[in-house]
Amino acid sequence: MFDSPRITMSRRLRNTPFTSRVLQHGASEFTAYNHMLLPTKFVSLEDDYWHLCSAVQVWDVSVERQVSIQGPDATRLVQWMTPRDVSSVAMDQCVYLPLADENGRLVNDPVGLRLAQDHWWLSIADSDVRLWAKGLATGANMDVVVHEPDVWPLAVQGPAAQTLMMRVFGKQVGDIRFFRYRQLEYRGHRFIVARSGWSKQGGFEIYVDDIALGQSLFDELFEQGVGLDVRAGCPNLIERLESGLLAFGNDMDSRHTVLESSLGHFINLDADIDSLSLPALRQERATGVKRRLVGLLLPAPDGPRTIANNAFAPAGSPVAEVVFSHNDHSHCLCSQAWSPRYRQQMASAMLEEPLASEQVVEVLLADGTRATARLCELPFDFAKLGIKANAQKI
Ligand code: THG
Repeated sequence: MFDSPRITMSRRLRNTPFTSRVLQHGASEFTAYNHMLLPTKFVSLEDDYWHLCSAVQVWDVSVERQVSIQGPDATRLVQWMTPRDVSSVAMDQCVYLPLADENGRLVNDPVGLRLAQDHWWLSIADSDVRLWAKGLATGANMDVVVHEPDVWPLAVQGPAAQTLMMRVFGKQVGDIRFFRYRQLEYRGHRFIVARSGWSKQGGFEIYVDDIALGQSLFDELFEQGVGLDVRAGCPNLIERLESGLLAFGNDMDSRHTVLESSLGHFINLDADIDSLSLPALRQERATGVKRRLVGLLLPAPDGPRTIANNAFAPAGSPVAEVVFSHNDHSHCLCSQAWSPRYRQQMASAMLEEPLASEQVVEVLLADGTRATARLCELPFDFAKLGIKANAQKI
């Protein structure tokens, strides 16, 4: 084993208003995301997982940077960037927006917030959407201002999220529907609060736009959380894979089209909209999707059975040779984690057809042995696959 690299801070890798607080609360690992720090671990992946599924966590997701697009051409530009029809998105609505280029390949997959008729925020995953949006706007002579505002989202996630949020923001929190937002007052300041977040345990995202108030809000969430076992936390790999939430850059990236990334169900290819990627995506539908992001499951009752990945195999390792039985480097293993609830090794993989449509595939494990894994559509439907859950931490 080798140590993980230690990360050097600089002005290129930004702190957030909450970094010192999450460190005090026990953040033990971070990653870089949108040139900013994102906690990835507190106690352990599994301990963090069980806690997220049973209590409530406060997440510093400042890395969900906002790309503000404002002006007479704002909606035109947003529509140009995404193949999803945005014409009927309401003024209090959030919407998941795959962004794609002229080849139908993904640029990012933000949550869009429509703040006004002519004002959008794209709450982005890890890629430089601001530059792409500015380039498109400049090239097409659009009347918009594109910038990254000073906004640092906090997420409150878990089954007790609503109880905690009501204690801090009042009863109106309960009226917010899924993927809708309201402006709620905290110490005289109105924050945008949405029912959203990168887990399926229920929860909210607060778009903090005032550092001092945001920091007191962070502290207050813990003060008001007495009896709720509130902890600081972060997006959890196990939970998000079980829930089928995709991570741009991990499960799919700018090499993959919207259809290859299994995001086709979010868009209507026949919509009468002006969108950069639609012609290419229609063409791809006509000629057939060549590879697909699918799920992979391996029974693992005794703990993780790590599937070997061919990417960056250590020198001399046999791993580079075979990952999947078809011995084809175009098949790529994307994310994997062990599910303590289902006692399965879960993975996402970008597989070429016809392999992607097979039922089983042979994989090489990190310990050198081979195993047969099931292939399925994402998100995993454990019940349909006949896989029973352990409700309890054991
Ligand atoms: N919230 C906000 N910004 C974000 C994320 C977030 N930016 C980065 C990243 N997450 C963007 N990616 C996603 C991916 C999935 C979802 C949200 C953002 C998501 N998907 C639901 C699903 O797939 O079931 C709901 C989608 C829908 O119904 O439209 O929530 O989490 N602010």
